[in-house]
Amino acid sequence: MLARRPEKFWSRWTMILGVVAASGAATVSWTQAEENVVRPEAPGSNAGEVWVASTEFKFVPATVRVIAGRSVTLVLDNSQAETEHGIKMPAFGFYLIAKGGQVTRKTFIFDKPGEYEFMCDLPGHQEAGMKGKLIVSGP
Ligand SMILES: [Cu+2]
Repeated sequence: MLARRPEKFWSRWTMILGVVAASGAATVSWTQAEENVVRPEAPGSNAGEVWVASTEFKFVPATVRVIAGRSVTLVLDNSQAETEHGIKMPAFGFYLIAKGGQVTRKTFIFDKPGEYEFMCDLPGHQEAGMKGKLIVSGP
């Protein structure tokens, strides 16, 4: 009789642990699903994304900071704009464009530390104020 008790003890614990593990896994997948829904509505919530809003005729923020050699997703939020706007970074050959009311994004690695200009290259937009500064800091 006594020899059987440890077996029962362990099989019960194995069952409890199994249930806890299963509910834990469900919690994790729920959290991930929730994050995926929330992320686009919350600018800056993901450390890997940098949001720049474009309007007629400026970028907010006008100064963008990234870390050299690290993958970053630049998001051009043109949702409040009437017309098409773009972000051009000649030093990196980077270009991203969004129609009025659209949000577009591009993942990129800026590999050279320094300060660079960016601008909207649509006719007259840069002159009207659509320009900014990209600061790439060392890794
Ligand atoms: Cu523009």
